[in-house]
Amino acid sequence: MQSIKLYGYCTSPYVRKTGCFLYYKGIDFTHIPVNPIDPHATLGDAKGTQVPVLEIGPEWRRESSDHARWLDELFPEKPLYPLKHKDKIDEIDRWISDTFLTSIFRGAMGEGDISLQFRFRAWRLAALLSAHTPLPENVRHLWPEQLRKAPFIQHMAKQMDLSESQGDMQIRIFSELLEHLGDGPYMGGLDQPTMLDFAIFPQLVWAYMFGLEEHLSAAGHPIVKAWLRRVFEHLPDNPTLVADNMQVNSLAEALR
Ligand SMILES: N[C@@H](CCC(=O)N[C@@H](CS)C(=O)NCC(=O)O)C(=O)O
Repeated sequence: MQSIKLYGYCTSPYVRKTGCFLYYKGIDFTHIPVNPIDPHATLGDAKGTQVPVLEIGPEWRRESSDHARWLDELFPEKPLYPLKHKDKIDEIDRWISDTFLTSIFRGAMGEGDISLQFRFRAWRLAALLSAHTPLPENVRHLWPEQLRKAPFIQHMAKQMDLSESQGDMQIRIFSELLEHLGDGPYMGGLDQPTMLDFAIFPQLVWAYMFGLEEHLSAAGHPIVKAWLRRVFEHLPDNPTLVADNMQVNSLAEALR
């Protein structure tokens, strides 16, 4: 058996997504946390700085959606990208990559004063990162500012319509999510879980599990709650890659 390593920050939605692909397939892997203030120290010089990086034996690849297809090539059981649903998956995957996942960074975008809400969130993110790769106190203190300056977030901001308020954007994206879920049971109205479900699921639950959100807000909608329950059946109790000892809320209880 080749060694399988997933490099990345536990706070990255893309890393959580690839992590869930691996968990769903039941593949034994090692999560290698990357230090965000010195990514090369872990990734070396060849791999660049973008995570997730999935390494299987001697080969490594970036791009979380490509990881699903690569894993299917090597481990065909429990396909993440079943070819009979290719068109539907490609369509929704584009929405997930271009809209849903980028919207997670909306709070870190913009100019002017940093809101207290975003500051608390960023400090908690720094604490979660520090559980794996301890960050110096001054770095943690300035994490809200650091996130705002991160080039990949600034790049995303350029593709986004920042004239839409964050609240309006969240409402719009939630209703698009419901449309994509359709009649279920899985994303796209599909009869089996795919990469789409595992790209979205960890993003909806992790903030609650790790103390960034007081309530599991997504579960407030009965259709989404039923879908969360269905997807959770295919994953371990903590499918997020964040250190277990940082968990403050039980997902199983919230989904009861
Ligand atoms: N399209 C990529 C996006 C990955 C991405 O944006 N990763 C961020 C972390 S959330 C990153 O590594 N940023 C630092 C960098 O690009 O140097 C994927 O799906 O894997």
